[in-house]
Amino acid sequence: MRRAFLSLGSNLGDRVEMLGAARSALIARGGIRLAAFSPVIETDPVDVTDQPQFLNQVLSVDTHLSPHGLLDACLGVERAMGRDRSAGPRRGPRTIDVDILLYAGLSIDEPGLTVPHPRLAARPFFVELCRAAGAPETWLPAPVAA
Ligand code: PH2
Ligand code: MG
Ligand code: MG
Repeated sequence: MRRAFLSLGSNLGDRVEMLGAARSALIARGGIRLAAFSPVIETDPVDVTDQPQFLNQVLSVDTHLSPHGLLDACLGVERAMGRDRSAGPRRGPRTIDVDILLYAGLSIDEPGLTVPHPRLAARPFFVELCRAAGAPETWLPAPVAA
């Protein structure tokens, strides 16, 4: 079993419902056990700032899945919930976003998968949510200037 930290984000539709449905769908996939979770917080949009406020949460999961297997599970949950990745601008509004932030303290740089999440260090609220979900301090990226 490996410990990983996943982010959930939603800024379209019933955001509370979206986060709850994503949590349930992840656990229902098998090979993923929920170990802990952060509070759900409302955050100002970053990168593309002209979009609605997000609800964000971080889940701590224990998994038998490889990093790419876990990524497939995250993308599968997004698809099952009806997210159309071809619709709308990059980093724009979305019903549900499920990202791998941290995986077993590893650094991974492969096509389609970078861990720790490449924008984690620039999003202090996600670092705080990782801490709230019990992420080891040594797994967290050093903060960057905004
Ligand atoms: N996700 C983005 C772009 N901007 N801003 C906030 N506050 N929270 C997010 O999850 C988020 C974002 C693209 O993944
Ligand atoms: Mg994202
Ligand atoms: Mg994503």
